[in-house]
Amino acid sequence: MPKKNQTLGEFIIENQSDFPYSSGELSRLINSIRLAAKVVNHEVNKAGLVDIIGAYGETNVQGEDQQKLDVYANNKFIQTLTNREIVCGIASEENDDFIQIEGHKGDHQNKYVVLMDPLDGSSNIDVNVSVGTIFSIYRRVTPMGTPVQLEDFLQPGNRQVAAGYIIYGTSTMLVYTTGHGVNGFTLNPALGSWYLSHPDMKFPENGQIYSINEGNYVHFPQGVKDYIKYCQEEKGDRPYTSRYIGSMVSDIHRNMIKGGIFMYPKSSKASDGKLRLLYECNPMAYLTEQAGGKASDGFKRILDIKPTELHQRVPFFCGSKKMVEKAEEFMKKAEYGS
Ligand code: P6P
Repeated sequence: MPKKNQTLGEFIIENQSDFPYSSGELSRLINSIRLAAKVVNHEVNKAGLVDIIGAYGETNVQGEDQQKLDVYANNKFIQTLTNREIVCGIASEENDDFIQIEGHKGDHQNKYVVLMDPLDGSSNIDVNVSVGTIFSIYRRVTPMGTPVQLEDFLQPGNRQVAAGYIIYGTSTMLVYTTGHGVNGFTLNPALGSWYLSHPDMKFPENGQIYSINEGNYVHFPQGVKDYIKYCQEEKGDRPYTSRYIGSMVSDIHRNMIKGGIFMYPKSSKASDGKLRLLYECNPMAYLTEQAGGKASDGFKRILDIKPTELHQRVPFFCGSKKMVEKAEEFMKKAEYGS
């Protein structure tokens, strides 16, 4: 049983048995992520002080202006994961294609691949709103000792061995799962250590917060419009509260603590929504389910979707189980009439 205020290092050692097929690599992988997170946190926290904010002048594969911190965070995580020689491949929101990591002496004994959004919500950097890193870890499926292939990355989310996020907010937290529940660690920047502040995190089964960009209301499918009206109706425990930060990690983190639903549906402007399946929705869905919540595309479980492209997008409904089920009810009624 996790003990509050345990350090992350102590926690990983005590829970080594959680990784029966790993001779320590997964623990070392989590350790390398926490190291990179500390370095990125240091830069994020002083973003306003040095000439590191503002558009980098390039655009990423999503056609979005790259903030310098995006590039910095991407480089730091890639560098740390590469130097520790634990992974055979990395895919990132900031890179068009996946990165092949050469095993030392070419023996490719590294069995994990990592997919990540190195700095999600980066458009909030200049306005001092919290941002996050999201990561997802799989075992490779192609033979050890050969170069990693695209199929190593295009695995359904139900094959993840670990997933998590770092939230750079009023405090910096690392929240992750290896399939045995969700635990949250808070960084003490003075000591550079992470402490177990949120053991065994659980999504409240119901909630009264809904998170969606209502500015897109006119573009939403009818089922989403009907669910928003349901949230706003004065009846029983409603109207709910609308809370939308515009940084998915922050919105879902708040909802996991207080109860709530986060939605980024498809719309007439974005036929598959905006959020990416592999390194945003799958890891957040895995964490959500491990914490007792639910995550779907409005109709089917996110973790069962078979990916076809590295940067594919998917509509996303994620949070308290009963709220997601109610939203799905409206989606199905509008789509199928029942
Ligand atoms: P919109 C940030 O850019 C992000 O990818 C998510 O973190 C966030 O939930 C969403 O986009 C916000 O998008 O269109 O509402 O500004």
